[in-house]
Amino acid sequence: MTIDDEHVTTLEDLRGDLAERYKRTPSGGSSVDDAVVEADLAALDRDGYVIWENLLQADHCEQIRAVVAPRLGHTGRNSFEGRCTQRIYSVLSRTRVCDRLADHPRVLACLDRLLMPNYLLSALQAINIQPGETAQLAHHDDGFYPIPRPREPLAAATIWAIDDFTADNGATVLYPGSHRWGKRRPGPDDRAVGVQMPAGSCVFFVGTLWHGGGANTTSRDRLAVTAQYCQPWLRPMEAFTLSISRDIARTVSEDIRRMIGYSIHPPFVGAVDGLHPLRLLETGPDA
Ligand SMILES: O=C(O)CCC(=O)C(=O)O
Repeated sequence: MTIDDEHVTTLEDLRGDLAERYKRTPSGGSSVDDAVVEADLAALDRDGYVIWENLLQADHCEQIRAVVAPRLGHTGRNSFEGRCTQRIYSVLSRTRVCDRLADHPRVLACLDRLLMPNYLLSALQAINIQPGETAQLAHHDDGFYPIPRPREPLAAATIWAIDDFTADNGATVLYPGSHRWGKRRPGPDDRAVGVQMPAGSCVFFVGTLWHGGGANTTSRDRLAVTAQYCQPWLRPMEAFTLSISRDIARTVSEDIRRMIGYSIHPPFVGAVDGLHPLRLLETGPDA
């Protein structure tokens, strides 16, 4: 990435979009009505989460189930992954069926306002909580970055219900308002809410909100897809630039391409050999 001296005379200039060939473009979130996004942001500010019911059609959930179910294999390697929970990591490298969840305009509209431009996809997983699973250890997703609280979120997450989320089948448990807590952790007296929502719905929450997978005391599985996002200057949980081939990177939407690392946090974070990473997709052998 070359920088034209005449346009860079202050440190502030270095924070701008310095790319010449690949200028920043608006996300699909720009199609969402401002009043709708403002209401979502107000809920996020107050509670730390917002639930959107029935964003996906039933046949899309059915397609996701059909593609994901045969790929579900072993259960978790520890109680945090869940001894009775199956996970599929790097979903983008396996199927296109979850792409419209990862780049859903309603999600991007919130991210556009919560995080810095060129925020990244941090994880895209299918999570199938089986009967007998116990409640997951409560945590907050950006707690994996060792930066003390209270603070603004460094990340945000969605959990999409592919099966109905009910009171007893492993629905995600949230601690409303806990995004504002300082050092303290959830205790037995804190109000916890199980996110009951029909299949096709999505809960969006900020990375500072305490939560965990619920216990599944039913005889049925609970399938979800989670997409997580982080600031463009953080290391994402899943190394998508390593797990996703350039062929797939060319195939996905512009928003997903940007979020899997084909973007720059100015002036240089994310550059490849001094150039904008999108240049890798112009020519050259596939990874
Ligand atoms: O599956 C869920 O409901 C939540 C899972 C979760 O928070 C996690 O694995 O980090």
